[in-house]
Amino acid sequence: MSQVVVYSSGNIQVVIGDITEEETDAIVNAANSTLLGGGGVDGAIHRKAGSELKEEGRTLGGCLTGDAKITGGYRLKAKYVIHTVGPIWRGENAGEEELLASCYRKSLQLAKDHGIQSISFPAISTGAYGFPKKPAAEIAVREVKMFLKENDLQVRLVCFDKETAQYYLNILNK
Ligand code: AR6
Repeated sequence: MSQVVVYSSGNIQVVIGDITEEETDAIVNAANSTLLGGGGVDGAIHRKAGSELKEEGRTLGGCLTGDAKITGGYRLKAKYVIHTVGPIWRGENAGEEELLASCYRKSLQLAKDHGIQSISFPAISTGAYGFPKKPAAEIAVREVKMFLKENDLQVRLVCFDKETAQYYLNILNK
């Protein structure tokens, strides 16, 4: 699967493709709190990175929802993987929006702390964790734009499906 750029303006790009093919300095993993792998994007990243990623994951002591931790990228093209644990959607007003925003903020801050110049995000929490795609896209764009006001970083929002890409496009083209 090749990466198709469907939006590019300033430091933000929207891409349809497989995040494990990204050549940015870091890719973000929509992980679970064990940091030992799982399904979805997490499974794909672990498969492509190789077993060393799980080995490093074991040393990290897990990760809380809304937080992020960094590892090497091993056999991936990306040098780093930033693992963040999105909230499981339970319904509105259960605090998931703030936790999802925190995933983006913490991941971007970790990237900054490590001198990373380009980063690719999947649509965190919108698969197995069931966060509705439209509000998730709004939170992602809001947090990325806020961060880019004060920081210079190339951010790619990588979508596995066209529906997610369309939400990003609607928001970014407003
Ligand atoms: N590249 C880009 N995006 C992808 C890829 C890929 N290779 N594969 C899936 N997506 P999910 P979550 C999209 O379920 O909702 C795991 O088991 C997918 O279409 O990967 O945060 C973890 O271990 C969706 O839009 O992550 C956790 O237990 C988005 O990535 C749990 O799932 C996120 O879907 C985390 O659930």
